[in-house]
Amino acid sequence: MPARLTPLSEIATALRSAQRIAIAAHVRPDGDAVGSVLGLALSLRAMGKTVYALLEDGVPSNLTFLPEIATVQSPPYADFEIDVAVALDTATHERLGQNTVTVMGRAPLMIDIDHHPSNPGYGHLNHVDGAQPAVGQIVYELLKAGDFPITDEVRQHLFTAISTDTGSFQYSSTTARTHEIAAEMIAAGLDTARLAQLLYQTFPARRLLLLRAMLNEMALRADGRIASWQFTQKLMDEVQVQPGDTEGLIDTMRMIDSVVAAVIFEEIPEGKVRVSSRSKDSRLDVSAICAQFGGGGHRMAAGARMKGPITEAAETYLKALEHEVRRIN
Ligand SMILES: [Mn+2]
Repeated sequence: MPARLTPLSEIATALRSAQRIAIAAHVRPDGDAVGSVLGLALSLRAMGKTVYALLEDGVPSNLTFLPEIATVQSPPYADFEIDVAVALDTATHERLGQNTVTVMGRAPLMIDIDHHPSNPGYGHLNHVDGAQPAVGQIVYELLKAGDFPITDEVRQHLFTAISTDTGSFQYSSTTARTHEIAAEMIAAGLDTARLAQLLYQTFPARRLLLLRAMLNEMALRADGRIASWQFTQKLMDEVQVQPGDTEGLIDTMRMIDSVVAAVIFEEIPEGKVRVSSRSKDSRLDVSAICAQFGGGGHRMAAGARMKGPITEAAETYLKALEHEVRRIN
C-alpha cells in the first residue's frame, strides 16, 4: 500500500514544479469540495499556473455566490493536457465521476488529498489525514507549507470549506488549529460574517418548502432515537429542487433531543435510493452501517446507495441502524 501521509511540503514541491494542473473533488460536491478545489486553484493561478477546476456535477446553487465559480468546468471536458492531477475530499477514485476520472488519468502524477479515513491512497502522492475536520484545512496548511499566495478569494473558499464541514465549528472534529486558522483569516481581513450570512441564512423558497415537507413527513422510531425522512421524486418535481437545496436539512432532524441518528432517503435515477445518515452519539458509527450497504464516510456522517423502491430500502437500512442504536441503549 502506498504511503498515505506524504508531507505537505513534498506535495507543495510537486505542485510548484508543475505548470498545468487539474484539481477535482467528489460528485455532488459540498462546501468542502467546492471550497477546497477553488481555494487551491486560485492560489496556484495567482502563481501564474494554468489550473483546471473540475467538478463532475458542477457547483450547487447554494455556493454560486463564491468568487470565480464561473471558472469551474464540468463535462463535457475539452481536450487539454495536464502535468499533475489533484483529487480533493474524495474517498475513492471513482467518486470523482466518470468523465473526471478520465481527464485526471491524462496526468503522469496524481495527488490524493483527503480526510476520509477509508481513503486507500489511490494517488502517486497521498495525504490522507482522518484527524482533519475538512480538506479545506489541509489545503490551507499546504498553502502555508509551500509559501503559496493566500488571497482574500482563496480565504473565502477555504473558510467556506472549513466552516461547512465542521457545522460552523460545532462538530467534535473541530480542533484548536481550526479556530486558529479562522483567526488568521479574520486577522487578514476576511469578512466571515458576510460568508456566514450567505452560507447559513440565505435560502431560496424551495428550500423552506422542502423543510416544511420534511417536518410533516419525518418518522421517529426506536423510542424516538432515530428520525428519518423519505425524499421522493414526486416532491422533487413539485418544488423543482436544485442541487444544494437539501444541504443541511438532515441537521434539523438531528436537533430533536431524543434523536441519536438522523437519516434521509432520497430517490435517485435508475430506481436507486441515496442514504444520508448522521450520528449524534460518538458510540454510534453510521459509516459502519452504511458500509453494510456498500457505502462509507465518516463516523458521524456517512452515506450509501441502495436498490429501491424507497420504502423497502428505508426499512432495510433502518432495521440495521436500529440494531446498532439498541446496542448503545
Ligand atoms: Mn470534506
